[in-house]
Amino acid sequence: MPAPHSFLSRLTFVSLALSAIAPAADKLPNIVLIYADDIGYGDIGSYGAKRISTPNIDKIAAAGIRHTNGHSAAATCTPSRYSLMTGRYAWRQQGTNILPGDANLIIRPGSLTLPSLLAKAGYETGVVGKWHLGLGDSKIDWNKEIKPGPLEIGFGSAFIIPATGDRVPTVFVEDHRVRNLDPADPLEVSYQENFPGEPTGKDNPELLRVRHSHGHNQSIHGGIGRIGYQRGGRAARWTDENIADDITAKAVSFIEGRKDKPFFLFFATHDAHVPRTPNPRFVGKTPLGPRGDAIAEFDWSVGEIANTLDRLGLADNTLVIISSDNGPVLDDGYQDGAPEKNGDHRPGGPWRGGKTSAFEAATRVPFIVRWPARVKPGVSGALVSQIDLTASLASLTGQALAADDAPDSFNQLATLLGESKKDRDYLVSQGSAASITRDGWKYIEPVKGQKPTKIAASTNTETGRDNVPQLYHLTEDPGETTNAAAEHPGRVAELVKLLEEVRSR
Ligand code: NG6
Ligand code: CA
Repeated sequence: MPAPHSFLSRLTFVSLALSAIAPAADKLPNIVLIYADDIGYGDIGSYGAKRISTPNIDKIAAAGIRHTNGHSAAATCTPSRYSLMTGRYAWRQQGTNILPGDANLIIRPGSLTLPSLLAKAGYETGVVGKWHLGLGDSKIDWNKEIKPGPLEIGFGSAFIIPATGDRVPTVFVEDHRVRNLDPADPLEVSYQENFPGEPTGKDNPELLRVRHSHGHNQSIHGGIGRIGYQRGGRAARWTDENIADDITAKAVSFIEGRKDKPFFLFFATHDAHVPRTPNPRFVGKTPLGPRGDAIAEFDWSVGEIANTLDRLGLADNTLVIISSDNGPVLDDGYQDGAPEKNGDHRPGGPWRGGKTSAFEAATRVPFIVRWPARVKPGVSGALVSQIDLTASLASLTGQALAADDAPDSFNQLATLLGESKKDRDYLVSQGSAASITRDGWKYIEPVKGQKPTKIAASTNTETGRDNVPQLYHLTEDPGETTNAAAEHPGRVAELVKLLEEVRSR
């Protein structure tokens, strides 16, 4: 097996890149990475959605490469983002599953990350939107400086939702501080117990405007129950309906403020994660209720970014990447009508499963790459993964990676840009069970022990877990309908061995 991660091949490549491929510093493209939350392959018009229209995204897709075999590293947010930022599989590190809102930072300050790499290459870097990678290194005092965080792992500026919209605290953190915090009304957060006298969704359902279906019955903010408890910080709390407006405005002003150097913007939207509270401008834009309307809102955000790049004359030399952290889910804990109004919409497109699953829809997500100055429009079915952005953008910007930097990230630049059809050698995905795909065959590892749950009762998602090995021939059976493990023991053995090899690195 080739070892594209090895130090030697990296050095060779980098020296080549420096002499022949890497553009001169003043020609380096700006990079805007737009990262949606829980938006599935089939939720976007250019990927087949009929009942949601996404004209802004489709326009970018038509002018760039629309990848049809593009993946997040995991089936949920935190591990996908961890891998995106570090080029390292999250399962290599304990404590990288879905984090509570008071978790500490899970990326080591000073380590090589996608933003620190680009900062070294001369980029101005910024993150706007959902973080969910933890903050601080001990119990967080939300009223003081909060660090380490994004600024300590390579971002020059940060305007973030600390965890998720459904987790406390429901405030933005700007650089090291909670935005708009009134010192007279300190913000307190607990994931253990409620603060005396504070209402909860569980005890005060009369205060709710959206009912929970599972979880989400702790502190109430804006008539919506959340995960976790908070008190105070009233002036700092966001308005759910304005989150997309707030973060889009920040993203736009980040771009406007960057004139002299290339910039890297990581714009991580909250749409279409729960609670789905699209601004009234988008309510009713789709027949699918809040979930579809939140995707319409996402498309608007994308359009605002695109218009800004056009207006400033930056579009031609800006690499825009649009993707999502994991596949779709309808009922993720609130009774917002998503399952009832879904009709024949297929949020995962042709793929089986959804968010958290081991089946394909968990990680096969929209993946669009546009860079007018270099990329010729097209559609690519080559296997690509978000985990490869670090090594690929290192190559693009002529940066060397040491052997233990971004160890799982391969340089797939040519494929990402549509200049090659070369698949990633293999793909490891972290869903409700681990899977590995190579040459169109996908192996899902069995879960040991008692009978596995086939459908998650809460979200009604097919988990893809089984206590026997599963093998699917994705090329011939894209819907993962027929377990071919018994027929192809050799293929199973090969993939088991490869998975072991990747794990032991
Ligand atoms: C789950 C939440 C779900 C969502 C998810 C994280 C419950 C019952 N479910 O635990 O609502 O918040 O975590 O989603 O609490 S992610 O996209 O950030 O990974
Ligand atoms: Ca997510």
